[in-house]
Amino acid sequence: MELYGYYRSSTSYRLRIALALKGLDYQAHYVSLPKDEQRGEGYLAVNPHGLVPTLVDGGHTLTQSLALLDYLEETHPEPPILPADPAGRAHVRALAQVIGCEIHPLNNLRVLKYLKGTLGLDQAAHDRWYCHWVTEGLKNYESSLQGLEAQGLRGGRYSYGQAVTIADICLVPQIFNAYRFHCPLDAVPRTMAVFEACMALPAFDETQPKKQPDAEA
Ligand SMILES: N[C@@H](CCC(=O)N[C@@H](CS)C(=O)NCC(=O)O)C(=O)O
Repeated sequence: MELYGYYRSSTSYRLRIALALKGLDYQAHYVSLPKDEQRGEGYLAVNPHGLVPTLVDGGHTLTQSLALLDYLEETHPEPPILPADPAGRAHVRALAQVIGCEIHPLNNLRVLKYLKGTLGLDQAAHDRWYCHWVTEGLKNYESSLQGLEAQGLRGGRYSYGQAVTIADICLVPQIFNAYRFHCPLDAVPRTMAVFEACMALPAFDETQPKKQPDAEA
């Protein structure tokens, strides 16, 4: 397998975690977002959307991190990153989508560049936008965890059940982004406890941004 990504890209980090959990080796290709390499001719030939990550496997060039997590689960089911039952899978996918569909797209690099470059927001307004959507989204994540707890469905250290799932895989990189922009996290104690539990696992720790070969010094 080949993974095109960037150390600070939270969607790339999702893939690094899943590959590590499943013990899968891959060849890494580094696409520097600050250097705009995602829009260079070379990378656009791989992924015409100009976004990371891209996974190449078995002659297929695959995109969209949530679809890629499902792909890895279907092609390498052990250890699972989704619960066995349909309701459990729906709960976990819903949590993952709070991050992947409700927070990340609003704070993606191209959106932030548009806010500053085209609409002329200053750094303070940019940071307010960023933290607003992180805080709103994570509060929803927190209330979902609370709801699962009330139904007896959390059962462990992680977001759902007793094992790590794609919900945790999406959550942890988003918390790294929140730290980077100094967003307040005190309103989401359950969520932060899940983050700490995940970071105790090598698959999350060793794949974190600063430990990647393309991390800037
Ligand atoms: N929905 C896509 C989003 C991918 C995405 O937006 N990746 C970001 C990095 S986290 C990116 O490549 N941004 C480049 C840009 O905005 O120019 C996914 O989950 O894979």
